[in-house]
Amino acid sequence: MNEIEAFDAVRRSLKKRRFEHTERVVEEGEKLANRFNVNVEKVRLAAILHDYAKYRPVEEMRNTIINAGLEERLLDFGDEILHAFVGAYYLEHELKVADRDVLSAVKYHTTGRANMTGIEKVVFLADYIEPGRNFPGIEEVREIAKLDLDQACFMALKNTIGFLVKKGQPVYPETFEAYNYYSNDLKRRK
Ligand code: DGI
Ligand code: FE
Ligand code: FE
Repeated sequence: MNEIEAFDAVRRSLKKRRFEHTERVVEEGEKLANRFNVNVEKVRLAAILHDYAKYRPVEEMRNTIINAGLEERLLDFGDEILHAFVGAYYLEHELKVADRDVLSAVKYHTTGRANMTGIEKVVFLADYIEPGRNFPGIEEVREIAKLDLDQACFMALKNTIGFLVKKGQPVYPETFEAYNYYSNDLKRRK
Protein backbone atom coordinates (compact mmCIF):
# COMPACT_ATOMS: atom_id res chain seq x y z
CA MET A 1 0.00 0.00 0.00
CA ASN A 2 1.52 3.32 -1.03
CA GLU A 3 0.46 6.80 0.10
CA ILE A 4 -1.65 7.50 -2.99
CA GLU A 5 -3.64 4.29 -2.47
CA ALA A 6 -3.97 5.00 1.24
CA PHE A 7 -5.23 8.55 0.64
CA ASP A 8 -7.73 7.23 -1.93
CA ALA A 9 -9.03 4.66 0.55
CA VAL A 10 -9.59 7.16 3.33
CA ARG A 11 -10.97 9.87 1.05
CA ARG A 12 -13.70 7.37 0.24
CA SER A 13 -14.24 6.27 3.87
CA LEU A 14 -14.14 9.59 5.70
CA LYS A 15 -16.26 12.73 5.78
CA LYS A 16 -14.58 15.93 4.60
CA ARG A 17 -13.92 17.26 8.11
CA ARG A 18 -12.34 13.99 9.22
CA PHE A 19 -10.27 13.80 6.05
CA GLU A 20 -8.90 17.27 6.77
CA HIS A 21 -8.06 16.18 10.33
CA THR A 22 -6.21 13.22 8.79
CA GLU A 23 -4.17 15.53 6.54
CA ARG A 24 -3.16 17.57 9.60
CA VAL A 25 -2.18 14.41 11.53
CA VAL A 26 0.07 13.42 8.59
CA GLU A 27 1.75 16.85 8.61
CA GLU A 28 2.15 16.89 12.39
CA GLY A 29 3.35 13.27 12.39
CA GLU A 30 5.99 14.04 9.78
CA LYS A 31 7.31 16.95 11.86
CA LEU A 32 7.45 14.82 15.02
CA ALA A 33 9.07 11.91 13.17
CA ASN A 34 11.83 14.15 11.84
CA ARG A 35 12.32 15.77 15.24
CA PHE A 36 12.59 12.47 17.13
CA ASN A 37 14.29 10.29 14.50
CA VAL A 38 11.35 8.05 13.77
CA ASN A 39 10.68 6.44 10.34
CA VAL A 40 8.86 9.18 8.41
CA GLU A 41 7.39 6.94 5.67
CA LYS A 42 5.81 4.57 8.20
CA VAL A 43 4.50 7.44 10.32
CA ARG A 44 2.94 9.11 7.27
CA LEU A 45 1.25 5.89 6.12
CA ALA A 46 -0.08 5.11 9.61
CA ALA A 47 -1.30 8.70 10.00
CA ILE A 48 -3.11 8.60 6.64
CA LEU A 49 -4.86 5.38 7.67
CA HIS A 50 -5.32 5.96 11.42
CA ASP A 51 -9.06 6.85 11.37
CA TYR A 52 -9.97 4.49 8.49
CA ALA A 53 -12.81 2.85 10.48
CA LYS A 54 -14.09 6.04 12.16
CA TYR A 55 -17.45 5.99 10.35
CA ARG A 56 -18.17 2.28 10.40
CA PRO A 57 -21.44 1.54 12.19
CA VAL A 58 -20.82 0.67 15.83
CA GLU A 59 -22.85 -2.53 15.51
CA GLU A 60 -20.63 -3.67 12.65
CA MET A 61 -17.48 -2.99 14.69
CA ARG A 62 -18.86 -4.83 17.69
CA ASN A 63 -19.72 -7.80 15.50
CA THR A 64 -16.25 -7.74 13.98
CA ILE A 65 -14.69 -7.90 17.43
CA ILE A 66 -16.71 -11.00 18.25
CA ASN A 67 -16.47 -12.73 14.87
CA ALA A 68 -12.78 -12.00 14.28
CA GLY A 69 -11.85 -13.04 17.80
CA LEU A 70 -10.49 -9.65 18.87
CA GLU A 71 -10.32 -9.04 22.61
CA GLU A 72 -13.93 -9.00 23.85
CA ARG A 73 -13.22 -6.64 26.71
CA LEU A 74 -12.90 -3.91 24.04
CA LEU A 75 -16.71 -3.87 24.06
CA ASP A 76 -16.81 -2.55 27.63
CA PHE A 77 -14.93 0.74 27.30
CA GLY A 78 -17.06 2.97 25.14
CA ASP A 79 -17.56 2.99 21.38
CA GLU A 80 -14.87 5.64 20.80
CA ILE A 81 -12.00 3.17 21.15
CA LEU A 82 -13.41 0.61 18.68
CA HIS A 83 -12.38 2.38 15.45
CA ALA A 84 -8.71 2.09 16.38
CA PHE A 85 -8.60 -1.64 17.09
CA VAL A 86 -11.11 -2.65 14.41
CA GLY A 87 -9.49 -0.18 12.01
CA ALA A 88 -6.16 -2.00 12.25
CA TYR A 89 -7.98 -5.28 11.62
CA TYR A 90 -9.83 -3.90 8.55
CA LEU A 91 -6.64 -2.41 7.16
CA GLU A 92 -4.94 -5.77 7.38
CA HIS A 93 -7.84 -7.78 5.97
CA GLU A 94 -9.63 -5.40 3.58
CA LEU A 95 -6.78 -3.30 2.28
CA LYS A 96 -4.06 -5.92 2.80
CA VAL A 97 -1.76 -3.61 4.74
CA ALA A 98 1.02 -5.92 5.90
CA ASP A 99 3.39 -3.58 7.74
CA ARG A 100 3.11 -4.52 11.46
CA ASP A 101 4.59 -1.17 12.52
CA VAL A 102 1.90 0.72 10.62
CA LEU A 103 -0.87 -1.58 11.87
CA SER A 104 0.16 -1.27 15.53
CA ALA A 105 0.33 2.52 15.29
CA VAL A 106 -3.27 2.54 14.05
CA LYS A 107 -4.33 0.02 16.68
CA TYR A 108 -2.99 2.07 19.61
CA HIS A 109 -3.60 5.59 18.30
CA THR A 110 -6.58 6.18 20.61
CA THR A 111 -5.65 4.39 23.84
CA GLY A 112 -1.86 4.29 23.69
CA ARG A 113 -0.10 1.45 25.51
CA ALA A 114 2.90 0.90 27.75
CA ASN A 115 6.33 1.01 26.09
CA MET A 116 5.12 2.26 22.70
CA THR A 117 7.31 2.12 19.60
CA GLY A 118 8.51 5.44 18.20
CA ILE A 119 5.96 5.17 15.38
CA GLU A 120 3.13 4.46 17.84
CA LYS A 121 4.10 7.43 20.01
CA VAL A 122 4.36 9.84 17.10
CA VAL A 123 0.97 8.88 15.63
CA PHE A 124 -0.69 8.91 19.08
CA LEU A 125 0.71 12.37 19.81
CA ALA A 126 0.15 13.83 16.32
CA ASP A 127 -3.52 12.83 16.56
CA TYR A 128 -3.73 14.60 19.91
CA ILE A 129 -1.92 17.87 19.06
CA GLU A 130 -2.67 18.47 15.36
CA PRO A 131 -3.46 22.18 14.87
CA GLY A 132 -7.23 21.63 14.58
CA ARG A 133 -7.47 20.22 18.13
CA ASN A 134 -8.55 22.33 21.05
CA PHE A 135 -8.39 20.33 24.28
CA PRO A 136 -7.86 21.90 27.73
CA GLY A 137 -4.11 21.96 28.40
CA ILE A 138 -3.15 21.25 24.79
CA GLU A 139 -0.81 24.24 24.42
CA GLU A 140 1.38 22.84 27.18
CA VAL A 141 1.51 19.47 25.40
CA ARG A 142 2.41 21.22 22.11
CA GLU A 143 5.29 23.00 23.84
CA ILE A 144 6.67 19.80 25.41
CA ALA A 145 6.24 18.03 22.06
CA LYS A 146 9.00 20.26 20.71
CA LEU A 147 11.43 18.75 23.22
CA ASP A 148 10.40 15.41 24.70
CA LEU A 149 8.26 12.77 22.95
CA ASP A 150 7.73 10.57 26.02
CA GLN A 151 6.76 13.45 28.27
CA ALA A 152 4.34 14.81 25.68
CA CYS A 153 2.71 11.38 25.34
CA PHE A 154 2.48 11.17 29.13
CA MET A 155 0.71 14.54 29.30
CA ALA A 156 -1.74 13.52 26.57
CA LEU A 157 -2.51 10.28 28.44
CA LYS A 158 -2.94 12.16 31.70
CA ASN A 159 -5.29 14.70 30.12
CA THR A 160 -7.34 12.01 28.37
CA ILE A 161 -7.72 9.95 31.55
CA GLY A 162 -8.67 13.11 33.47
CA PHE A 163 -11.27 13.95 30.82
CA LEU A 164 -12.77 10.45 30.90
CA VAL A 165 -12.81 10.27 34.70
CA LYS A 166 -14.49 13.67 34.94
CA LYS A 167 -17.26 12.40 32.68
CA GLY A 168 -17.50 9.14 34.62
CA GLN A 169 -16.55 7.12 31.55
CA PRO A 170 -14.63 3.86 31.69
CA VAL A 171 -10.92 3.97 30.88
CA TYR A 172 -9.40 1.17 28.83
CA PRO A 173 -6.82 -0.69 30.98
CA GLU A 174 -4.00 -0.24 28.47
CA THR A 175 -4.45 3.53 28.76
CA PHE A 176 -3.83 3.27 32.52
CA GLU A 177 -0.90 0.96 31.86
CA ALA A 178 0.53 3.50 29.43
CA TYR A 179 0.05 6.30 31.97
CA ASN A 180 1.76 4.26 34.72
CA TYR A 181 4.58 3.21 32.42
CA TYR A 182 5.46 6.76 31.31
CA SER A 183 4.98 8.15 34.80
CA ASN A 184 7.60 5.74 36.15
CA ASP A 185 9.82 6.00 33.11
CA LEU A 186 10.00 9.79 33.29
CA LYS A 187 10.80 9.64 37.03
CA ARG A 188 13.58 7.12 36.42
CA ARG A 189 15.17 9.44 33.88
CA LYS A 190 15.47 12.36 36.33
O1 DGI B 1 -10.54 9.55 16.32
P1 DGI B 1 -10.16 10.93 16.80
O2 DGI B 1 -11.33 11.78 17.19
O3 DGI B 1 -9.25 11.65 15.84
O4 DGI B 1 -9.30 10.76 18.15
P2 DGI B 1 -9.10 9.45 19.05
O5 DGI B 1 -8.93 8.25 18.20
O6 DGI B 1 -8.00 9.78 20.01
O7 DGI B 1 -10.47 9.29 19.83
C1 DGI B 1 -10.77 10.23 20.85
C2 DGI B 1 -11.89 9.69 21.71
O8 DGI B 1 -11.50 8.48 22.33
C3 DGI B 1 -12.27 10.64 22.84
O9 DGI B 1 -13.70 10.65 22.91
C4 DGI B 1 -11.72 10.01 24.09
C5 DGI B 1 -11.75 8.56 23.72
N1 DGI B 1 -10.73 7.75 24.41
C6 DGI B 1 -9.40 7.86 24.31
N2 DGI B 1 -8.77 6.97 25.10
C7 DGI B 1 -9.75 6.25 25.71
C8 DGI B 1 -10.99 6.75 25.26
N3 DGI B 1 -12.16 6.26 25.69
C9 DGI B 1 -12.13 5.26 26.59
N4 DGI B 1 -13.28 4.78 27.03
N5 DGI B 1 -10.97 4.74 27.09
C10 DGI B 1 -9.76 5.19 26.68
O10 DGI B 1 -8.73 4.69 27.10
FE1 FE C 1 -9.09 8.07 16.02
FE1 FE D 1 -7.75 10.95 14.53
